[in-house]
Parts: sequence; structure tokens; C-alpha cells
Amino acid sequence: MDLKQVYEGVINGNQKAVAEGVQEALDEGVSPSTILYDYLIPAMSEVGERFERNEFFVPEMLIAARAMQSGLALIKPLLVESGVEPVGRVAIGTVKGDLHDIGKNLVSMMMEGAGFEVVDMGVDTSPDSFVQAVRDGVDVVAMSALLTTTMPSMKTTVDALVEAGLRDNAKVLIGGAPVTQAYADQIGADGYAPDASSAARKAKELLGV
Ligand code: B1M
Repeated sequence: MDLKQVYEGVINGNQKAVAEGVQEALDEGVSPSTILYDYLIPAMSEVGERFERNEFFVPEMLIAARAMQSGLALIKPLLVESGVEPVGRVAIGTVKGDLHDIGKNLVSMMMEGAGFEVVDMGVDTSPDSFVQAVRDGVDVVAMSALLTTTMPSMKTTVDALVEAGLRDNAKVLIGGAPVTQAYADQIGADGYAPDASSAARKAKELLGV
């Protein structure tokens, strides 16, 4: 199997080529993490770079994202362990105003793989929805933002938790391309992680498990 088909397939938005290529690679015994970290994620980075160079526009980004999701859907069940007692409950969502969900979905998968029960709040998640999730008993609020313009919603959410008297009931973990440790410190989040696997590690660390 030539995994270049998967890489090119994401860039060209060829959903069929990506799904078939990923399936074939899995059947041949290629590890899900190799497919993810060596082909799918680099392909999406290339899409971002082409967007920055004005070679790609929003429609191209969108079809590339759909193609990537078709590959992720096949990998997910393999990354996620089943039948394990949850180590904690996480509510994860992309923050209000932000519709990017690929990174958030990856974090969600890695969290599930690390043994968390994950409540996926989807995209465009309001501070109130996160507050409600904490009321419902989650241990970690995990927020993703891909736009500099939506990052402030992370602070609004932390503030809303404080106002609701629930700040000590859950740890707040943040991430996404424009987010930094300094920003996490600035808004009073408990943790920051630069990528999906370290997010799962960090969540465990925050809960002391
Ligand atoms: Co958008 N977009 N986009 N986009 N898009 C970016 C983010 C951008 C950097 C492109 C660019 O200009 N170079 C730019 C943001 C600029 C900025 O604010 N600094 C941008 C823009 C401007 C926009 C629009 C405003 C474009 C427009 O309409 N004019 C618009 C906004 C829509 C909205 O959200 N309201 C928009 C729309 C879209 C699409 C819908 C077309 C599509 C999203 C489809 C989807 O997600 N279903 C899209 C895409 C695909 C991208 C790029 C190309 C790729 C994002 C991605 O999926 N990366 C992106 C450029 C880029 O990133 N180079 C871009 C792959 C993913 C695996 O990485 O999400 O970073 P990432 O997640 C990583 C880490 O960040 C981390 O772990 C993940 C895996 O390791 N992580 C966490 C993420 N969340 C975490 C949470 C954690 C911890 C770690 O803890 C809780």
C-alpha cells in the first residue's frame, strides 16, 4: 500500500482515496498512529500552508477536512480501548464561534484511548454549556480553539465557572493551534497541551491518576 495516496487524498479532498488507503494500510498491519501522525496530520498541515499562501481557499480546506475525517473514522475504534473503567469524565468542545473540529476530535479520541469517558460537546460550545457539563459531574473541561478571535471564549468559560461557584469542581484544560501555556496561565486554566496525545496525558496528570 502506498500511503502517499492517503497524504495526497487529504490534500486533494479525495474522501474515497483516503478511506480506501487507510483501510488498506490497516489491513496490511500499518499502525493507526503511523497513519495518523505520519500521513493524515502532515497532509492537513500542508493544506493550512497552502491556505496561507493563497493557493487554497475555504472550499478546498473544507473538502480536505472531510477527507481527513473519513480516514479518522476508520482509525478511531482502534485507538480507543474498550471495556476499561473510566479514569475520569471529560467534557470536550470547540469554543463558541469556532467550527474547527478535527483537532478536538483527535483529542477526544486520545482521551478515550487513555481511559476517559468523553462527553463531546461538538463545536461552537457556549460557556454556559460547559458550566452545565460541570454541574452534570464532569471532572475536566477541555476546550479547543483554532481562531485567535475565539480564544477569549476560553476565559469567558473560566469566569463563568467561577461565577457559578463551580471552578473547583473541575480542571480546565485548553489547547488548539493559537493557544499557549502563557495564555493558559493568563486566563487561569489548569493546563495546556500542544497536541492530542499530550492532552490526554495532561488530563490524567491534572486529576492525579
Ligand atoms: Co480554518 N483557519 N477557518 N477552516 N483552518 C485555520 C485555523 C487558519 C490558521 C488558516 C490560516 O489562516 N492559515 C486560520 C486561523 C487564523 C487565526 O485566527 N490565527 C483559519 C481561518 C481564518 C478560518 C476562517 C475564518 C476562514 C474564513 O471563513 N475566512 C473560518 C472560520 C470558521 C469558524 O470556525 N467560525 C475557517 C473555516 C475552516 C473550515 C470550515 C473550512 C475548515 C475546518 C473544518 C473542520 O474542522 N471540520 C478549516 C480548516 C481545515 C483549517 C486548517 C487548514 C486546518 C485545521 C486543522 O484541522 N488542523 C487551519 C490551518 C492550520 O491549522 N494550519 C485553519 C489539523 C488538526 C489536527 O490540528 O486543530 O491544530 P489542530 O489540533 C491539534 C493541536 O492544536 C491540538 O491537538 C491537535 C492534534 O494534535 N489541539 C488541542 C487542538 N485542540 C486541543 C485541545 C486541547 C489540547 C490540544 O486540550 C483541550
